[in-house]
Amino acid sequence: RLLERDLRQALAEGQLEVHYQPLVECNSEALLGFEALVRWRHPERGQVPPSEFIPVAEESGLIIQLGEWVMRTACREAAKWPGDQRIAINLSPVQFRHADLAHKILTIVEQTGLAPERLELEITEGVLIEDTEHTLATLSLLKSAGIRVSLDDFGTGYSSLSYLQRFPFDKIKIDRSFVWEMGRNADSMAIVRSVIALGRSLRITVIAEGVETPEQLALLQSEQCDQVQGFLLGRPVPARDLTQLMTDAE
Ligand code: G
Ligand code: G
Ligand code: MN
Ligand code: NA
Repeated sequence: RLLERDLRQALAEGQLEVHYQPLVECNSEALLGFEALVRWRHPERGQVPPSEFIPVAEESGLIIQLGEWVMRTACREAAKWPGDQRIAINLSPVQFRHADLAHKILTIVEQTGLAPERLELEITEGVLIEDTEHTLATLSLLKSAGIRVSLDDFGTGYSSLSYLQRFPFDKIKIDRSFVWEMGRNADSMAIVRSVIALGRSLRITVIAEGVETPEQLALLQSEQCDQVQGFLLGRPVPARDLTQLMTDAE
């Protein structure tokens, strides 16, 4: 497969880059941290979106190397930041199939000198469906080291509420499809409101993704959502633009 061969080369030749998107406190709009998002600038095709190459990486097994590279790059970067901002990193279900995921992450955290409390791992339901015993053991190990775990894309897929009971999540990320519809669709608004209430009663932080307009932000503030993320608060930017963002936030 063309893309697989290219992706292998991209990893070897340093064509991948990590961009960082702000995570912001909803009411104060204070900067809390960043989500790491991988980007690929292909020498001939230009920017290839992650929605195209992450599935290829997962099918080919390259996600193991790619995931480790993102983890190391983002932890190293975050360890240099002047404050104690969080760094959120996405994990693929395929990474969980490998027995030594927790050990690898703990090693990278130790080697980069990042305080484990600053690391948030974003996982999707796919991880929870596959092998719950192994997943639970992995997450417990990471959590006992102080690392935090978020449930990404919440509300899409099966979203079994039993996951919230069985797995030790620190944060729920409301999928951007609900935020997008919020102002125009009463059902989406009701869902967002319910997830915020659910998070509050379970003492799990709730972040709304995909906030693009001041109206959406105002609605989320009036519902007392904990955190927000989206183009309104900041687009994903390369590491070299972060210093400015963090200086502006002071
Ligand atoms: O901007 P955005 O197009 O980056 O991301 C599209 C999808 O790719 C999202 O679902 C996001 O979670 C995923 N993604 C982005 N970076 C990474 C990464 O480093 N690892 C994994 N597994 N997924 C990522
Ligand atoms: O699945 P995950 O939540 O990790 O995906 C993050 C994806 O969402 C990235 O592709 C990122 O670029 C994208 N994203 C972040 N903020 C916004 C936004 O405000 N609007 C839209 N449409 N996409 C966003
Ligand atoms: Mn994510
Ligand atoms: Na998401």
